[in-house]
Amino acid sequence: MRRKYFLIIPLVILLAVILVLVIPKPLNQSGYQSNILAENLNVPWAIDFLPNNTMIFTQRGGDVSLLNQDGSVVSVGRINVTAKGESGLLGVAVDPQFAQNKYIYVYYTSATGNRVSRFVLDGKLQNETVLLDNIPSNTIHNGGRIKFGPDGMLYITTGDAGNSSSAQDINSLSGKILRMNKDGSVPATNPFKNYVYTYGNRDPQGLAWSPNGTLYESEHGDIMNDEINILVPGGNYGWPIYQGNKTGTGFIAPLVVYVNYTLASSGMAFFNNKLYVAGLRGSQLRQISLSNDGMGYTGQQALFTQLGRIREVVYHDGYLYIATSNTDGRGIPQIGDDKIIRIKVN
Ligand SMILES: [Ca+2]
Repeated sequence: MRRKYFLIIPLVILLAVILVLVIPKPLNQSGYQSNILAENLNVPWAIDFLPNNTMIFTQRGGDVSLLNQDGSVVSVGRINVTAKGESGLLGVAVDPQFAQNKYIYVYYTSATGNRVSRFVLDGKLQNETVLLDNIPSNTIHNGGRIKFGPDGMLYITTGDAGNSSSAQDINSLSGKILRMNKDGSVPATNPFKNYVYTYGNRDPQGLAWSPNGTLYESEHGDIMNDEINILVPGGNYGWPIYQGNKTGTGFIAPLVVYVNYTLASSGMAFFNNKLYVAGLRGSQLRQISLSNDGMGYTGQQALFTQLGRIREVVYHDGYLYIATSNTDGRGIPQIGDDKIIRIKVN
């Protein structure tokens, strides 16, 4: 008898360990119902949705995939990217008229620079059209978020690519928020008659609009000083002359700045008068409660602090969707990393 127990007890322990490892754990954040939608991804970077509510997302090594509603992940294309350090396949945006034209837009690093391209998604991604090329690239500070604004134009965040002074040059594409017509041309209403919408942005990676059209942006500061800004056309956001709390005449100061720790703010979403900001080094989903007019904030808190690095957050149809980034070379991968997680919000 005793011998049997010696065998059974280790088996039970082994079984328990296997169950703990295999069964997705409920995510410990009181007040929020959440579940893991996809696991074992490799640096998921950006998320958007097709009109039929199917998720499309990028992974930095070059894969564009769909997450079907049955939970399966299906690659629809592998883009030939240069993925070194922070570069690679970054942003993705679905055309507002996708149902008619099947257009998907991506931002990625080629051998010669960062690029915005349009593809037709017809089963697979095909028929690439390069819309904007030779955005300065580097192993750091590539920006990379692309999103359609309420005006139907494509907004593009670009980093300074390690050349900080270029952010102040309105004839350079780096360290900027760019705005383009979706055919790749320059909108007639742009402030400098080129692609530049705002400048003095160090490494912006988040964009979100409120329902009244206010555009919020997040960017990585230099040694802390991560910023949340309200963008206005032609605005100078300071880098590298000013950053964080420091500002001067002709420069726009941030709405929120983190001077005591590094949030490393990336993707951003707006819902119910709150901003949700993905924090990489800060390992959290930052929730910022805005004032009624959206021009100030009344409080903030750290949510989902057990997941490690968080790269992306989008709001869609009653839920926030977040992507972890623990496989990007700067994190400690947890079991099943990287993940895409859905969070119920109200
Ligand atoms: Ca700034």
